[in-house]
Amino acid sequence: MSRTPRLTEQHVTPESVYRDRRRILMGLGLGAAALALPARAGLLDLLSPREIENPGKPLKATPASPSTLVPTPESKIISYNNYYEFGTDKSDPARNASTLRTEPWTLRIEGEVEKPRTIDVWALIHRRPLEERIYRFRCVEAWSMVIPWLGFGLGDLLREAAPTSRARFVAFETLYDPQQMPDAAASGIALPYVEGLRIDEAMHPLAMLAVGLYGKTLPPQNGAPIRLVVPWKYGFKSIKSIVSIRLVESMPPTTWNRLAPDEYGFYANVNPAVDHPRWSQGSERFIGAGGAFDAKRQPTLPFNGYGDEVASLYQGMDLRQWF
Ligand SMILES: Nc1nc2c(c(=O)[nH]1)N[C@H]1C(S)=C(S)[C@@H](COP(=O)(O)O)O[C@H]1N2
Ligand SMILES: [Mo]
Repeated sequence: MSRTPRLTEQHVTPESVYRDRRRILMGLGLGAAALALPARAGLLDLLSPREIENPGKPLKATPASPSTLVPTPESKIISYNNYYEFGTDKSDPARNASTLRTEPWTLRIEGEVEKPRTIDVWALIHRRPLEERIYRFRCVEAWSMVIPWLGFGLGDLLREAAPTSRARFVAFETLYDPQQMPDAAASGIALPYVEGLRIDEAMHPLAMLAVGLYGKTLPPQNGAPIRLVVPWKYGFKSIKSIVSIRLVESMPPTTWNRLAPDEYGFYANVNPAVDHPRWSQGSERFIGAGGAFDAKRQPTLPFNGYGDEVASLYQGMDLRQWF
């Protein structure tokens, strides 16, 4: 189904949740009376078990250091997704993204670098030491998860390409192939999906390229075979299924900013003090083990809890202006 793009990212309670509930309840013959009942997390979770598994291959990685963060169950991370190339409902990517051909996969590192590279991503995944990193993940739609990613520092890979002194920003691009993404045109966003970071953000040790989660390769709906993860920024910065990383002189266009510049900034740092034009960013719905419709809200932290590490990147910047 197609909603206007202006509405999609702002639906704090996505329409798909309502429609899934309706389908489930109707299917059980509970009908209109049941629909009038308030959502009860436990009951609805029972009616809608989403025990899907990641069929990916196991990956070896240095385990994360002990963390107080409790990861979201794997079945939720891989069934509740935003990947508009495969549909705009949260449940669409898990259903549709299996048409993505992730092998072989080539990633170009190009632009303002002394050593441009064309990388065989599977060779990279199997040869490069991987680390597990347990990060908070916060979507601008005001839901959040905790995800145990596998991957490596983005900056480490960029440095190997030897950026020139003119490289001030990094532009990322997702694959766009209408044959593998038959519903993509209906998403209403201009494709390929593009994102960007300032060079110092890209070089920050927390910024990573993820190639797996929960010990296995990424499923296609989460951006296989390689995607960006920038934990202090809203989720739309974390571009999936990357085919090009280009170092550039000036700020590159980014998908959601191009669509609605007054709603989505280039920086998109998680900031509870700066509301989205129609939605508060002060709190979030944490998707944990509590149920698919868990309504437990928690306060949103500045820089998504990574302020000690990254706030200095923005010293002297007015974060209301540069939202
Ligand atoms: N190519 C591409 N990358 C994308 C998106 C998308 O639609 N297409 N959605 C973004 C948004 S809005 C979010 S919240 C995250 C979701 O990542 P997840 O599905 O792995 O949780 O991916 C981001 N990366
Ligand atoms: Mo998002």
